[in-house]
Amino acid sequence: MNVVRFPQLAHWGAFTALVEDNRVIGCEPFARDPAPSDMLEAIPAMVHSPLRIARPAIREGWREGKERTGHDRFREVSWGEALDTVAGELARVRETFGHSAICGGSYGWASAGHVHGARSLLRRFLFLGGGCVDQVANYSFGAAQYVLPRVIGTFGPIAHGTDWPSIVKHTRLILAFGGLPLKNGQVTFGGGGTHSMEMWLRRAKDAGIDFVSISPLKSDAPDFLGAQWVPIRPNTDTALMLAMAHTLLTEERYDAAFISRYCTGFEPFRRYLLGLDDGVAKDAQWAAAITGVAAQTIHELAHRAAAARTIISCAWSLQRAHHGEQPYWAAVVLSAMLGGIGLPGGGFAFGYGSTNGTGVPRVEVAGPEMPLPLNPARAMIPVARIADMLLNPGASYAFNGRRYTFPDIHLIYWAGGNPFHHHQDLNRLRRAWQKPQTVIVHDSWWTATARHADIVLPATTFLERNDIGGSSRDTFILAMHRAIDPIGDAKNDFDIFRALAQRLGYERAFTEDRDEMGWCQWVYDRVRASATAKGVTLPGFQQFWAEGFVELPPPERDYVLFEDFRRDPERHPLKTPSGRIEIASDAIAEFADPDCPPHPTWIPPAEWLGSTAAQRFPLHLVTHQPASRLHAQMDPGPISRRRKIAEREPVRISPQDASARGIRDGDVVRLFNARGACLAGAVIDAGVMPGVVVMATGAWFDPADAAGEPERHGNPNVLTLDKGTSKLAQCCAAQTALVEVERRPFAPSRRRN
Ligand SMILES: Nc1nc2c(c(=O)[nH]1)N[C@H]1C(S)=C(S)[C@@H](COP(=O)(O)OP(=O)(O)OC[C@H]3O[C@@H](n4cnc5c(=O)[nH]c(N)nc54)[C@H](O)[C@@H]3O)O[C@H]1N2
Ligand SMILES: Nc1nc2c(c(=O)[nH]1)N[C@H]1C(S)=C(S)[C@@H](COP(=O)(O)OP(=O)(O)OC[C@H]3O[C@@H](n4cnc5c(=O)[nH]c(N)nc54)[C@H](O)[C@@H]3O)O[C@H]1N2
Ligand SMILES: [Mo]
Repeated sequence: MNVVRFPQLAHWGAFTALVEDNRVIGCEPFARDPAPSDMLEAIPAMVHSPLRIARPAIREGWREGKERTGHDRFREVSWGEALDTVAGELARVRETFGHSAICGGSYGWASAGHVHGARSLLRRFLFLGGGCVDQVANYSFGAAQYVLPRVIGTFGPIAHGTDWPSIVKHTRLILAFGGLPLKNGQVTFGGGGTHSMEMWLRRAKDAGIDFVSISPLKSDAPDFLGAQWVPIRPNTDTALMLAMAHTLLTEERYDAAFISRYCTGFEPFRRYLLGLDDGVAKDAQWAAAITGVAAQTIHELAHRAAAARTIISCAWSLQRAHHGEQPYWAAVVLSAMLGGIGLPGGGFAFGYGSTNGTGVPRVEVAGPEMPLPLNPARAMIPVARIADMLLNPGASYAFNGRRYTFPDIHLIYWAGGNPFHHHQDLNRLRRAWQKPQTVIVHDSWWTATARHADIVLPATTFLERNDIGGSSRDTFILAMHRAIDPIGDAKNDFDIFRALAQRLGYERAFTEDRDEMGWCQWVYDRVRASATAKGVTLPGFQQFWAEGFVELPPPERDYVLFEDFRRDPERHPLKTPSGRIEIASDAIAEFADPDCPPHPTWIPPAEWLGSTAAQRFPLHLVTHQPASRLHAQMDPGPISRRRKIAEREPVRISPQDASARGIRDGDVVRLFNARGACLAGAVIDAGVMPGVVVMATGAWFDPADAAGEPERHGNPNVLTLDKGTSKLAQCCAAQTALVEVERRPFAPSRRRN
């Protein structure tokens, strides 16, 4: 048999699909990629997995209003019946309850291609049909997205901070809160041609930069960095930063000239640091008791940062916690006191270890994107308030300085996301999920979300269609060639929505008379026009498609965040009310939210190692991103399964905490708190701070049949807290959860997915 080769792309890298007899038999990494992800190996098994949804299916008991258990039986139906049913439900719900009765935010990463971006297509389809309740912001950096604009006028630095070359040349010290874990560098949203996080970190190390990793987990800094590890209690970074600021202030080691020229609001912050109003000085001694970091270490960190060009780097994880706005605000203020903002290799940095591509030099050319019409229903929720919305229709809530009312949802439509992976407190979500009459899901696999739906439509994978991919953080635009025929009766999301729009009378508005290749060309031409405007010539579509990729040339000079502002703050003010960095914010003061005071403040989170709840549940659960998959995608694939222990997700625990509980390496354990329980496989790791347990997200949710029994597979979101970060951002607080762990003498076997 002949092996045929097709250029392809996933969020975890570009590759050539090797195809024999309509089967993907291998994935050869893109030749230009210096560090391909081993996740590529999981693709063939996943594409041809028995877990693929073969045909449209309708849940038994749906019409009768029976509870969604996640274990229900489904009846396969024809595409004609499925599409008629979906179109009928949409029309019925719109007519009876209005557009705001449909929740179509559909948060999730879907696949890398932009033409077939399932979430965008669903929103496009629903918006053109009258609108729906959308979801704004994201689980990734949602708190930052709302606090940073108040402080520095933009959340742009999340995606685009000072370039690595500037850092390599000028920085002397990187204080990395949450570390710089290489595992996260496998992923670029939209897919990239190169994985360069490791290369840049090695260059930084070779240039003599010192690294300090401030994190509960030692492995958050790769060994080659030789980083000093400063273990810190989860969710207490703000206290450490405040104490560093206190040291700088009281020892007069801070850049007073920078503060007076470029910032406002220092005085109330100064009073707070000194404890002039509350009687509590935020000094190193104070922070040591909160963070578990010795006062001496805190002084040293402040001294070292003041003595050399320093970057205060924060992982996105820091703000995925109750009061997650605070560490980011504190990091900006600490950087301001150090005076490095706007200088080459100085200031703050977000997410350099959170995703591949952050800090990669790239010309400012638009990334590939599909157009999204406006949502005529003008209804939305902050993304992570999904269960709150379903449980409290009509209730009022505050968000970003305004009041809103939760809509009354009768239909949920999800494509390209997995809320039974991504949301917190899944037992609560399961209760909330009973609210709508109808749940419609498109996916390629029988995920937990598909199993909790009423109408399930099988979507093709990216290997079964033509597309165009790439990221605004990567220098390649990549062609994705259809490599195999659709598996089973799967259809492209685009074609499903086209068929529905046709039934509902707006097919042309949806397609704009373009087919798949027409849209690929449209998306490419937009990138090309944007490049032309920046003086970069790209080849025409036919040449790009035939060659499989184009590469953007490197930018002429290093990008330094806020360089213009630093040079001339009057001509280049920030987009804040004062035009300066707002150490204190009047706007935030007006919101009068005790969970987000008007300047960076230490506020104990709902659960942490210093709270009374820690007496019952004495371990802080950190649920970070998985090294062996993308979220829940490919969890049943070979790479992810190889890392499981007795088919459960690993939980890492310190030797002290393990021996105190009689837990041995490889034991099946039960993690629990008042919200739920799950099983996991213990890994004893001296690189975990005592008092902390670490579990990756993304094990497929395998709920027990009986109430009170643990989830069987190790999905940590049965334990996490479903609470907004504050009334400002209302974002996800996944990193705020206390648990207890016990040895499980007898563990029920895993259900085969
Ligand atoms: N406890 C805890 N929870 C977390 C986090 C955490 O740190 N801790 N992190 C959060 C973060 S940052 C994120 S971004 C979320 C991620 O949450 P999600 O993005 O929801 O997770 P994925 O598993 O990527 O889900 C994408 C789904 O889309 C499907 N899919 C892929 N391609 C296609 C397609 O072409 N068509 C259709 N119809 N479907 C497709 C996949 O099969 C998969 O089921 O999780 C959040 N949840
Ligand atoms: N391989 C892989 N890479 C990914 C993803 C994936 O699914 N798989 N997902 C991508 C996505 S969607 C996102 S949003 C990014 C997320 O990027 P991040 O949010 O930066 O990633 P995490 O792995 O959740 O967290 C990084 C580290 O922060 C530490 N940490 C957690 N809480 C705290 C705290 O309170 N204080 C301190 N100091 N440290 C803490 C943890 O030890 C953790 O290992 O990752 C992306 N990269
Ligand atoms: Mo994310």
